[in-house]
Amino acid sequence: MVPVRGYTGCRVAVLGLGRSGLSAARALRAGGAEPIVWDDNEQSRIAADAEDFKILDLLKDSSWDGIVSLIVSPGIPHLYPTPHKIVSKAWDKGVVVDNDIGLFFRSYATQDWDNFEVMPKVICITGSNGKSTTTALVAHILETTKRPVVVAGNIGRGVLDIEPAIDGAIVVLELSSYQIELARALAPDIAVFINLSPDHLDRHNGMGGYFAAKRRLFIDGNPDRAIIGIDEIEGRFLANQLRQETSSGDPVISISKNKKLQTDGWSVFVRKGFLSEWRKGRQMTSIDLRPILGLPGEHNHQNACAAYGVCRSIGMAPKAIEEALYSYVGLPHRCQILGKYNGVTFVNDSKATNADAAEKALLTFSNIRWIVGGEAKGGGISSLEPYFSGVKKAYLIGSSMTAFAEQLHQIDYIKCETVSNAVRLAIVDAEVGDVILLAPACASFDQYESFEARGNDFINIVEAIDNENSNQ
Ligand code: UMA
Ligand code: ADP
Repeated sequence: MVPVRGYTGCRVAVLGLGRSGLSAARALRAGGAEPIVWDDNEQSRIAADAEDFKILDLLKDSSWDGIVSLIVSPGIPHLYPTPHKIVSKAWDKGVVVDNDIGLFFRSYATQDWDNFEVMPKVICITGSNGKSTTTALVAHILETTKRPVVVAGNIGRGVLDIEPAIDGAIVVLELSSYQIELARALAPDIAVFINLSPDHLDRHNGMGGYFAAKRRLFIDGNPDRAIIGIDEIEGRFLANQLRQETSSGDPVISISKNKKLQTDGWSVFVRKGFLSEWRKGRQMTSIDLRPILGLPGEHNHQNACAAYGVCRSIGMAPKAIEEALYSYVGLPHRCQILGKYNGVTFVNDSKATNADAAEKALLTFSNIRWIVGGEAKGGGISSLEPYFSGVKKAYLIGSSMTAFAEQLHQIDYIKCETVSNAVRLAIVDAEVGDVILLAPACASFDQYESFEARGNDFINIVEAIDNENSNQ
């Protein structure tokens, strides 16, 4: 763990005792602070009590004696749609509000670094979609350099849970808009903005607030190198804001999944499946991404550009990056090809929790039998209409069934309620060459604990049916 610096002997309140909250409480204690913890859920308080943390109801004024800071978990609203009452209480009391990311950046670098031969580096990756894939891909490529690589953040591991830096360490952090918005300290060496599309709009009061949250990583974080996806206007705006007047001092690598970027600066883009790097008006490299099974589709080519840009910024040679790209196998639940049974391909894209991610799956495959639905996000699936031509039939699941049926217009559909019914009905309908695709365009919480649980359910159902068939 990374002990939190700067709070020795101080009381620090921690709100939310999930992965980030508990790790923050432990790291605060390890750094000599006295954490005062609270969670609205009793089970979480019981778990914290088992670790001997002092639990106080922070809604009571008497609990705030001597507290200098409030550390808030990312899933707890700190501004919109309405701030959690305890956050509002901290404002009233003049107590600063921060999060585990802020604590990490004030604590990670220590005087021990003076003795290192190679300075540790922190790489931060954000964007609406592709964060986990890009984070895992960067780590996969950098591991081939033999430098110690560690991954944390929104990908599932609290940032303060990692070990203190060793000589040459590289930390790859996936950061969400919630995490960036609240952090009091941000100091990435390299930062990536993959893309932007509507998500979490309730928490940011719309697109402007959502972009402003992500933009902090670059404007306040001031990285030495920024890798910016410029396929949307927000990325173009940001890249321009970070740009210097001379290309020699330019800290930006622009990336695009489908546009030629042959500028005087530094760019990485994909055209017709080939990744190109251009620097100062000259092409440096060209890599054929099409055979890489772990990176199907244009969206994954965008992730490959981002990861390539990061690894070039670290000083890796193009050839070494190319070799590592070829051995990447992909993360589960992201356009994960499970296999072909009786000529029908099954794809698990349970992580497609918004329309933009589902759009990418619809673009990547054809002859699709589309399992879609769940807890709908604003806008539903109406924006996906231009991509319906590849869909043979929709199999509707979850609480969005009725609403989505109305948004499908000309597409044939059937209401299935559950993933299990949907898979079975899709198999009955399927012909050789079809793809049965779970890409819900929705959160999973109406029927599952998480997108992982939904994806695992899909995998288990497909495997069970395959076993039934092979035993017949
Ligand atoms: N809680 C309260 N009061 C509330 C709401 C929640 O006390 O009003 C408590 C809950 O009872 C629970 C705790 O807060 O005990 C949960 O906090 P949390 O939701 O912030 O979850 P953590 O377990 O701390 O996980 C968080 C990230 N979760 C969210 O941002 C929602 C994890 O990202 C991240 O991996 C982890 O920190 C470590 O950094 C997950 C996620 O869903 C994967 N992220 C969103 C996404 O990717 O779309 C942003
Ligand atoms: P995140 O961590 O940002 O949610 P993931 O890599 O976990 O991103 O992928 C989430 C979903 O988005 C999956 O359905 C995946 O297929 C899709 N996806 C991955 N990369 C991109 C991208 N660059 N643009 C759009 N969708 C993407």
